[in-house]
Amino acid sequence: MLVPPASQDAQIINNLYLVLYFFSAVVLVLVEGLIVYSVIKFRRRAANEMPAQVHDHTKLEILWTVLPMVLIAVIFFFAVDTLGRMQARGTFADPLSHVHGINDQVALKRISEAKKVDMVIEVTARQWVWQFKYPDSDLVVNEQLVVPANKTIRLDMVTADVIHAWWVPAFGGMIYVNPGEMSHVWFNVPAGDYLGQCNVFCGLAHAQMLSKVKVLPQNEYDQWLAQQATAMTTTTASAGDVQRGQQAFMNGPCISCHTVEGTKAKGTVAPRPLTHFAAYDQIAQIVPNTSGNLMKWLHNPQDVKPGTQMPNLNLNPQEVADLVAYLESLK
Ligand code: HEC
Ligand SMILES: [Cu+2]
Repeated sequence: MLVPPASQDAQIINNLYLVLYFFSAVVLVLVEGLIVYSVIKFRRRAANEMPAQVHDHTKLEILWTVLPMVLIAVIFFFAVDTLGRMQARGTFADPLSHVHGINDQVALKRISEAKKVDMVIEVTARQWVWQFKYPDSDLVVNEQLVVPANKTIRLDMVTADVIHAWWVPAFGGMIYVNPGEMSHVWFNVPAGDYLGQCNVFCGLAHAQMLSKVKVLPQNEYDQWLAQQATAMTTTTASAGDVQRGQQAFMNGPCISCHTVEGTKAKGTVAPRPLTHFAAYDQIAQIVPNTSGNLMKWLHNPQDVKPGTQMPNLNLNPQEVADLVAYLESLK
């Protein structure tokens, strides 16, 4: 209702909402109307006036029991009808929408046969970023999912830590991603930028855990993919650039966890701000603050400090070089 529906699921759910809004409006007008009417009609006109006392008005009691029942039954009918229609197009053919056991091969096979998909993306939810792994490559993208328009895309979603929930209102319903299970969602939408939000409280930076989807026309998508692939295979990075590093920092997931005073980076997940990072003696209180160690840290924090809360963000070597240059400029 508030967000124009982009997928067919969202359209069907939207129609159901319209029905609910209609009934709600009727009930609102009826109840409020009766209240206003009674307040005026039966107001006290003299100090010692006593209203007629009514007990056990059978007809009225039957009326206000049966009327809501009928209303709920009608709404129930529409809800079941909506579910049925979503099921018919394969959105939830149980157990397809919610498989128990990540490596349940039988269930996975059923899923792939149940719905013809053009592309399957493996999604890992973690505190506090969505990571998207593309098919037939090692490409992993953080935060923003980029997909081609008008193609049926399926997300196979698992979580690396706590419960998260995938929710992009323009695509329809919200799906939980529970530890130890794999959740699925399908969509087929026109080009555009869609915004959603992790929809279950998942810790400190939950509010910053957005679900961003960029849907591109096929040719632009192909271009984007090729760019990502070359960025990935560039093993020899050119010298780090402070400007580019700053851009990567401010436009990447870093700002959801880190603060650099005087910028839009206001994350409070990391224990101390990066405002004067270059002046710190150690990185993450564990290794000396040198360029080499910083490079290792950004490449994979877990290698430097197993169990640290900073995830591996799969940065490419150029991004790492640029970020090192930027971070070392924070004196
Ligand atoms: C999901 C939250 C999160 C994201 C996203 C994140 N970090 Fe971190 N980062 C942390 C946490 C938590 C620590 C502290 C780790 C520790 O001490 O074990 C940390 C530590 C660091 C440190 C060492 C700081 C210090 O106080 O010694 C640097 C540098 C750093 N991160 C850079 C980055 C950069 C650059 C990005 C983006 C590419 C980024 N981080 C993304 C959570 C995050
Ligand atoms: Cu979350």
